Amino acid sequence: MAREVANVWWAMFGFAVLVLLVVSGLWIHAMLRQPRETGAEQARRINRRWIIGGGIVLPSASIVALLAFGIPAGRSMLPLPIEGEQPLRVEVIGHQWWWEVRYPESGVVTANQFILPVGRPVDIEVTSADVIHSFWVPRLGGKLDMIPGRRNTLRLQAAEAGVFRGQCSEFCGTQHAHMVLHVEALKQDAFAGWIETRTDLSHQPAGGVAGQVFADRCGQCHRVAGVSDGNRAPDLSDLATRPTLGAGVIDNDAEGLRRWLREHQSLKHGIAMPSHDDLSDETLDQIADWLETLGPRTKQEQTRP
Ligand SMILES: [Cu+2]
Repeated sequence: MAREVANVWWAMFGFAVLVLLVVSGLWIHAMLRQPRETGAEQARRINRRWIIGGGIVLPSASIVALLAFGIPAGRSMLPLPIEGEQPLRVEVIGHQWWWEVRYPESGVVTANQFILPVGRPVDIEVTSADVIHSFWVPRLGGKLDMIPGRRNTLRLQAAEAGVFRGQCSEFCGTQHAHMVLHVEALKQDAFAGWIETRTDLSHQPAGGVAGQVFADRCGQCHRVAGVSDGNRAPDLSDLATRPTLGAGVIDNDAEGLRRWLREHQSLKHGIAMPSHDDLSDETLDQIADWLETLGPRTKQEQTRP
């Protein structure tokens, strides 16, 4: 779909260059040529020729040519019925300032990362939990507004495996720029594995004070499969496998995670997660240690009865 959008762009660009050259040529010609006397009748004829040619024929032809390119490109992004393998359905919900991603067929939920299979169309139902956002993965297709109370559907299909960047493209508040979506297209079997290891996940709560603090505070907003049920903040059930924290603000590694837990309000000012200044370093480190274990099940765990 992105390729077709690019084709339309190049066609428009080529046509605009052509128009520029023709107009410039006419302009230079008009500057250089010797003025000629024309009679009243002849002047009227010339005027009529310009109005019909330049005012009716040329714009009509240009618009028809543009539509011939534009309509098929627009259609390819519509979720029209197709034959054969049906599109994968994914729900993406915009929040200030992060992405909730749901796979309703398997019940898998993740955040700030959108994994899709290569070569299969994906119907992305977008909506918003607060203000208007816009879903855009430029390498894969056009953008679509995410509007509270409405569901819009965008069809995308990745032609090859790879990592792409998605970005909110409708200004949604101070941290709009920090609303990056990690998009990854996996080969079909790798994608099936990705889904499988996240289906019916269940974690153990953290021990000691960390577990208590998580249950009393973090778990009120964050869900962790088997541990807490919060639904206002990103689901953390597969947190350990996400490339970044805070929707692209900082790398999700040992250092990044510990910094995020302490400095999230300065790294991404205004986010809903309250400051952790009243928690001891020891408690925060224990929580970080536990968060690092929140990943998909290993193959071993899956085969366990
Ligand atoms: Cu935004």
